[in-house]
Formats: sequence, C-alpha cells, structure tokens
Amino acid sequence: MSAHQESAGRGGSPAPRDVKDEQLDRFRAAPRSDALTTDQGVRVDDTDNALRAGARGPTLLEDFHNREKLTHFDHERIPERVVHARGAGAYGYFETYDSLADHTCADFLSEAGRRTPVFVRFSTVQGPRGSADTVRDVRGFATKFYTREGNYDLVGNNIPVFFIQDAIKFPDFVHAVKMEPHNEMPTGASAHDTFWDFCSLQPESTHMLMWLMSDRAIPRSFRMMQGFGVHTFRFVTAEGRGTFVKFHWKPLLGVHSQVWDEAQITAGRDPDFHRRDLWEAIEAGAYPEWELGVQLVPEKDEFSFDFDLLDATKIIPEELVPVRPVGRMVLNRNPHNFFAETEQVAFHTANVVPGIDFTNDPLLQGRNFSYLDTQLIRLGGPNFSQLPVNRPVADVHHNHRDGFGQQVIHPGTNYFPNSLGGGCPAHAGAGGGRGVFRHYAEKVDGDKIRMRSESFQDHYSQAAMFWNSMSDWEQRHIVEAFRFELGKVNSVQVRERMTGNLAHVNGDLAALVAEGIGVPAPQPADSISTASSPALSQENLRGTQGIRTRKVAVLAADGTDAGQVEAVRERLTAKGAIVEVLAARDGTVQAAGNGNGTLSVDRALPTMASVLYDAVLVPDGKEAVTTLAADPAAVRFVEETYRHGKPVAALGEGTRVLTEANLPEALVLGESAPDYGILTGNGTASPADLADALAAALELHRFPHR
Ligand code: HDD
Repeated sequence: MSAHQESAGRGGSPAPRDVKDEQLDRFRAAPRSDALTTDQGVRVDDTDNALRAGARGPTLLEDFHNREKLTHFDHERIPERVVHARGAGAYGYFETYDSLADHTCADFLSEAGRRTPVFVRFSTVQGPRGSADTVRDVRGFATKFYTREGNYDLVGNNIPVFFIQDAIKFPDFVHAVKMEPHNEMPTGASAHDTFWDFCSLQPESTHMLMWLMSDRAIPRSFRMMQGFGVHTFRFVTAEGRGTFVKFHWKPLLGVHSQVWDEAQITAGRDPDFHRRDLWEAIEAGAYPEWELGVQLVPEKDEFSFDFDLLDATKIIPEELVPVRPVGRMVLNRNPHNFFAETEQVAFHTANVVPGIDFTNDPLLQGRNFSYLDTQLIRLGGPNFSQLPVNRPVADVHHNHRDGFGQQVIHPGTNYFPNSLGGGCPAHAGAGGGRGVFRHYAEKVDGDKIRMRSESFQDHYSQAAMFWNSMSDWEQRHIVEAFRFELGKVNSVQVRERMTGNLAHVNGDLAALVAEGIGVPAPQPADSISTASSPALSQENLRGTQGIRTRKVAVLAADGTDAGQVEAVRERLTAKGAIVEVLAARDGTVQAAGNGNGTLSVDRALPTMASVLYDAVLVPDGKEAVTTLAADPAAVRFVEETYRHGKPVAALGEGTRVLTEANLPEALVLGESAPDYGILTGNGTASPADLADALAAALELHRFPHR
C-alpha cells in the first residue's frame, strides 16, 4: 500500500492527491521492508545485543552501531514552542469561491474553484507539549497555504482579539501566564496569581479575558471552533490599491463547547481528547470544514469606527461590517509522522504572498520579528524552510548558503549581481512571470516616540459588548469561570483589583464575581457600554452540519433490546452521528426483544467516560436495566451527562437508570422534557421518534440545569 493510501481514512476514501502531497512523497520513508542499517547504510544483523568481550564481559567502545543508536536517541528532543507547545495538525485544501481580484492580487484568491494545499496546526497556548487538551485556554489556529506564489501563513487563534496591544508586552504576558518560576505550577491553567496580577494591572486585556472566561476557551473540538486572523491586514490589488481586511474561519459543524466540570474531567480521562477527535474524524472520512470569510474596510473608512483598526484588542462587529464568505477549507489528511510534520512546522505572520500585506498594528509588527527568531533556535538554524512540511510548492531560488542542516547542493555563484552565473537568480518581475511581492506603498511619518495612541485607550466598551451579547447560560458560565479562576488566586489585592476592572464591563458581573470570591462588590462604574453583537453568541453559531460526528453512547447489558438499539443507531448514523454501545465488558451482550441473539459491544464502559460522548441512551430490557441501575459506573455516566447539560434519553424500563441517577423524577416519568435534555417519551415513543428527539436536542447547546 502506498504511503498515500496509508493516510487514507479508515472509513473514508483516500483524499484526492494534491501538489503538496506529491511533493511529500519524496520524503516519506518507504515502508520498512529492507534490512536494518546504521545511519551510514551499513547493514546490521543484531540490534538486541551490544558488542562485548565475552558473553558476560564489558561492552566495547568500537560498537559503532550501539554508540550511534544511543547517541541519536540522546539528541531526539528539540526545544518545544515557547508558547503553543501543545498542538495537533492536519493537511487539506482551501478552495476559493469567487475571484477576489477586485481587492487583492493574491493568486490563490484569484479564481473560483482554485484549490490550494494547506497544513493547519491547532494548539493551546500556556501548557507544555505534554499537557492536556481540554484546559481553559486560547486555541491556536495556524494555517499554512502552499500557494503557487509561495507560502502564506495565517497564524490565528480561536478568539478574535488579544491580551495586549503592543508586542513588547508579550514576554511579560507569557511570563505571567506560564507556570510560576518558583515551582513551575500550574500546568495548562491561567488560574493563578501572576496571570491575574498582570492582567488586572493591564486593563487592555479585559476584552480578551471575557473571551477566555467564556465557553470559547473550552471548545468541544478543534473542528467546532472559529478561527480569526485577529489583526487588521491589508489586501492589495495589482495596481497597488489597499483595502483593510480581517480574516474569519467559520466551522460548518458550528461552535460548540464543553462545560468547565466536563472539561476538567476530560483532561484526566483523555488528555489527548481534541487531538484524538481531529485524528479520528479525518481517518473516518468525516473531514472537518471551515468557511473563510473576510471583513473588508475601504481605506477611506479607516477612522470611521469608535475604535482603532490597529488595536488588536478590538473586533469589527459583524453587524457593522459583514463577513463576506470567500472560500472553504477542508482538512482531509493526517500527517504521517507527528515530529516530522506537526512538531517541525514553522508558521510566521511575515510569510505573506503578493496581495496580502501588513498594517501598523504594533502587535503584528512585533510578531513579524518573533516567529522567525524563535524558529532559528527551535529548528536548528536558518534552513528549516527546507524541512518537508515547510517547503513551498513554489520554486525557490536565492543566494542563501550553508548554515546548520543545509540540504541543498547549490550550483555556481552565490551573489547578486553576477555575470559569471548568467545573472541568475535575477530579480523577478523582469520577465519573472508570476506575482512579485510589492510592499504596499503606505506613506508614514512621525517622531520617534514610545507612546500608545490615544485611540487605543478604551479597554472596556468591547468587553461590555461581549458580555451584553451572551445568552443567559453563557453569562452564567462566564461568572462561574471568573469565580473559579480568581478563587485560585491567593492575593486578595489582585482579586479586588480584577473585580474593580470588571465593574467597568458590567455591574452585575462584577458583583457576582466578587460575591463568589469573598471580596466586597466594587464601586459601580459609570458610562458602561450597552452595545451588543449577536454574532458573538454561540447560540447563533450552530453551523449547518447538524449532529454530524457527535458521539452518542448506548448503555447495554445482557437483556438489552437490540432491536431498539439498531433502530436508534440507524436513525442517528443517517444524520452523521456516531453511536457506540458500551457495556461492562468488551465482546457482546445477550440481546432481548425483537433483536434476539447478541449485541456487539463497541467499548468497555470502564475504559470510557461520559465526557467522551455528547449524549447517552439507555434502551429498554428489564434484565439489562436492572443490571445497569445497580452499576455505579453506568449510573454515574448518566448523572454526569445530565449534569454537563447534555441530552439523556431512555426507552421503556431504561428510565429506571435515569431515576437511579437522581434525574428529576417528574421530568423522567412525565412527557419528554426536551428543554432539559431529558428524552423518554414516557415509554411510549418509538425508537425512531426518540432518536429524532435526541438529534434535535444534540443540535441545541447545553441545557440550563442550574
Ligand atoms: Fe504567537 C506561536 C498565534 C501573539 C510570538 N502564535 C504562535 C502559534 C499561534 C500563534 C497559533 C503557534 C503556531 C504553531 O502552531 O506553530 N500569537 C498568535 C496570535 C497572536 C499571537 C493569534 C495575537 C494576535 N505571538 C504573539 C505575539 C508574539 C508571538 C505578540 C511575540 C511578539 N507566537 C510567538 C512565537 C511563537 C508563536 C513565540 C512560538 C512558537 C512559534 O512562534 O513558532 O514566536
């Protein structure tokens, strides 16, 4: 089987090949059918015993195979990313809907249907490489477009703003949020003194903190979160005309989150939850898809907002400037080797192509230095662009020579101008064909000063707009998150300072948080913004793919009505959901009802947990229900699912397990209570009807159980 076919999804047909995939074939080691060798190609016939003097004698230094093997092993680790160390990546393609040539000369956006290979890496920010996925954190969303004009990197996050306005503060911010220097705790968490000390002293972080305390920071899946370029960039036409642009990735699956208790349990039951979710969806052929949208602002309107387009702590409300869909991105191929591809991939905000340029956003300007700088040490010198995952599909010709890891045997001259090398590589543009990068000819002037623009000084209006835009359950989760986070802060002074800042966002929010962490309610602030933006609430971001890839657990035991299970499975899988039968042990259970025989068990209950599923169903079957109602693991599974606001369904006698889990009796035994996520149909519903009700409930968000 070819390397490419290896990567084909287990359940899905192989993804169509593209020019990047074909390029990578050159670097993919062939399946290991040959003899074992050393790095030098010398064949060895024993890698199990070191060379020694006599069977019980000392091992010998001349054993070059043993030395080489141990030496390479000793040098396998490279520095992890200084932030975003923990991540997962996948390949795919971007396809343009219609030409954007009226705004940008970017080739990959110039023609309807144009497909460009991509590599995306999702990540958390604070935790080290081995930390858990489901922590409360920002999620990195970095996309490398392998365009015909060179690599374009859109290095975004799942949150459209940032903690700071000027990149010079980034080292301070990261020092504050990372594990504390005296004891290297906490891992994968912002709930500690230094983070809140820094942020409470930097009111510019307040808008970002609202997002970080919202459910956006505990996504259900990388596949179910938005992505944002954050900064205002510039589109530039072939004639040099500029348009301000902000980038948005909208997931077709919608924007869904866990709840905090659920996220914490998941981190323990499966620290790789998001990484596994992405990997398995692609392997199964359920390729995740996002729509790329742009907000376009003509330069003449630069100062027509009550915020500064150069301020990375501000969004442009979609109701003010609509997001214009421009293309779709599908991730359809998992990497072959995590280290070679996902760990070594290097994204850089300054990797732009003709037609996309920068603005004077001081955060972006600083990023444009930092990424290359950090990659030099992380990836061993100046030649990391030659690593397969970083290689452009566009031709590369320059006079860069030597340096660690140089893979190219360059010909002839290594300087420009030259005559001895035929003047090559010559300046592009002079008959250079494809687009040449021309920097946007912005006129700049000003004294050299260290000063923040007055237009950057409003730190609360958009934080208030975010709060005002939240549904009641989202607001409740934000209050709980602030209480959890600040409740872990030892310094009362920091707690009070932070609640004082929140008073400028919303008086109720500040008072509720203060009450929860035992500090006096802060003085109310005046002139708080009442603006809101419906586009910010997850209530309005349910996507268009319904319950595709959502996971439903069916609890079974000997005597489960297998006919019901198959009827529900058929209905839900037809809608794209994944149904798994869980029982105390692997193998099969004895079926009852009209599905006599046995029912296959997909997962042994002790190896799974409610937090790994989006809903649970307990089918009918007297004997099975009696067994499940007496099984603490099954009862806890149902109780947790309900407590985490996820749908719980039962057929016939199955309601006894819900009662055992202390779900409200009235809701369990009455007619189904869909607005509480409890679906029983009081025993009268057919399996198909119940499956439909369960599907409808899954499309909703979490149920307000408190
Ligand atoms: Fe950054 C990595 C996104 C601010 C400096 N950043 C990194 C990654 C993402 C972002 C997604 C991981 C890329 C990967 O998967 O390899 N960073 C952002 C966003 C920001 C942001 C959306 C604000 C809008 N970053 C930011 C600032 C600086 C950096 C202000 C420094 C001035 N970021 C880095 C870095 C990293 C990085 C230290 C660490 C690993 C790397 O670059 O390659 O250079």
